[in-house]
Amino acid sequence: MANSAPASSAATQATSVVVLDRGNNTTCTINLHGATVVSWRVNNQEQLFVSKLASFDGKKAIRGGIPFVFPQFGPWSFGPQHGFARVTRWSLEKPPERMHNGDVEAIFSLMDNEFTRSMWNYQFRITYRLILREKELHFHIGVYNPSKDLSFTFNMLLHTYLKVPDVRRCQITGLRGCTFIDKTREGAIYQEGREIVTIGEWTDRIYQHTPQEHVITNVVSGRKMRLHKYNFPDTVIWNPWIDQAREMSDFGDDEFPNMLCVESGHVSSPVILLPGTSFEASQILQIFECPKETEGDIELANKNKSIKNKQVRDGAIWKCFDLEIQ
Ligand code: TA6
Repeated sequence: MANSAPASSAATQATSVVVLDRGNNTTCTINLHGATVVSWRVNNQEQLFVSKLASFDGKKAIRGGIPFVFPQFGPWSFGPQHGFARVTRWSLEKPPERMHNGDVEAIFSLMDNEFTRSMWNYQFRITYRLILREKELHFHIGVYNPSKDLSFTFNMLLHTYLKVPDVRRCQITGLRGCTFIDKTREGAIYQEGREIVTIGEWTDRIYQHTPQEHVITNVVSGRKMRLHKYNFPDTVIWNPWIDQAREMSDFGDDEFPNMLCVESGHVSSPVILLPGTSFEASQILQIFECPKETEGDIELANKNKSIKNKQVRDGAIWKCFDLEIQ
């Protein structure tokens, strides 16, 4: 059972990056290794988190950006956690092309090959169309089953790592009333009672049958991010916090405050794809300005500023945080 793709040469790695450039310092960069979106800059501001310890060896999944999870979400007895798509080299089906309205689109594809069939013996074809707009990034996915007689089932998820100034200031809407599988509590199932979900500890939840839209506040430079999804019934929320961060070799111990994963997925139940049929799903990430900061925001910002100063002064990030969280 092959757990990671055959290593790619340095030359191949060099040609692994595709850039969509809309001008005005608005770009989207995709690494063909996993068709992982590794950067989305809007007016020169990076919207996605990529760990400073992320591996770009063309074998391991890239720790950050938007890894593409398929055909399995989570641990897998036939192959690597979260499937093979994020550790396989994709093809550039259609190079970046500027559209008449100034948007830029490119299409990536993945088909079954010896490596994928060694774990999952099905024919398949995925097309992944990305469109870079002024303040939006669109994802259109098609999964096709070319077989004449074999159906297959799969999970799929866009493992989006949002870059945030301070995850404890982020608020997520659209989860109230949804049941969730809590992976920090042995997979126990609960119902979300909060209108606004905040993160103040290790969080790893699969929210089921969530609405099509979430708004995440206090992303880069205090803006809001709207996530709109279609045919992705689930939303996974993840932050490793202190202890889990230390367990990951490709993630800095001090990086957890600056990332928040909000992941559109079809994971709590599999998609069943009959022979000769296809499945479509899409996601739109859109950033938009916040109205003028409220008094409350300013007060909290000042409080955090004093914590930051203390951090610098003590140079002991963990002690600071522990103090704060209690
Ligand atoms: O999507 C959340 C999650 O499934 C967490 O359980 C955590 O394991 C995270 O993905 C990262 O997984 P990875 O295989 O990339 O280390």
